[in-house]
Amino acid sequence: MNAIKLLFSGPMGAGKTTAIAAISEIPPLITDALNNDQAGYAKATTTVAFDYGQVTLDGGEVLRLYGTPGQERFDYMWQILGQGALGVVLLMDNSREDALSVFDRYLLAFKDFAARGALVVGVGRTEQHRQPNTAAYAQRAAAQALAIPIFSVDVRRASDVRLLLSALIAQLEIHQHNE
Ligand SMILES: Nc1nc2c(ncn2[C@@H]2O[C@H](COP(=O)(O)OP(=O)(O)O)[C@@H](O)[C@H]2O)c(=O)[nH]1
Ligand SMILES: [Mg+2]
Repeated sequence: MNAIKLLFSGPMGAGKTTAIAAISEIPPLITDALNNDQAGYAKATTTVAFDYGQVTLDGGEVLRLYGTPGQERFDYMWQILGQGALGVVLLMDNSREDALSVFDRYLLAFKDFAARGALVVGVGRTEQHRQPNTAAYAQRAAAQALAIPIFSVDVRRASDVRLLLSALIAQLEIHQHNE
């Protein structure tokens, strides 16, 4: 049976832990610790190492889902966790003032994945924060010569997380056929 490694990335609070917990068939391994990074930040805990969950596709393939830590000081972990990963689900928090510049930075970090059709974007908290819309995100991607699928999602809903995974897998298959 094939095991496929996928990465959930994005800034702190974007919903990586929530997304993996929403769809994992095994109790997700969550390595949250007390959050000392931002005084007054609403979240009491944050991911210092990584999250892990698992999903089996109809064909029997096992998806291994890893969540990257959100803080910038753990950037090196992105590189380590990214090794051997087939694709990336990038989660964005639309309630942040700097949502688009955060997006720019993450896209740059995962440019290789994005360029080979191995990255999809889920923008969260759009029910309260409609702007920037998905077209605005697409424009920032285009500025880096990237065309990637971008969805407005609420990762508390398992169906939204599955939508992101389906889009990612569809993209990966299209690119395989084109090679
Ligand atoms: N209102 C709202 N809350 C969301 C949405 N997506 C995620 N959340 C919440 O935002 C928080 C995200 O935390 P977490 O999953 O720990 O983020 P992480 O740091 O990326 O792992 C959780 O409390 C979620 O319930 C959304 O679309 N709307
Ligand atoms: Mg987390």
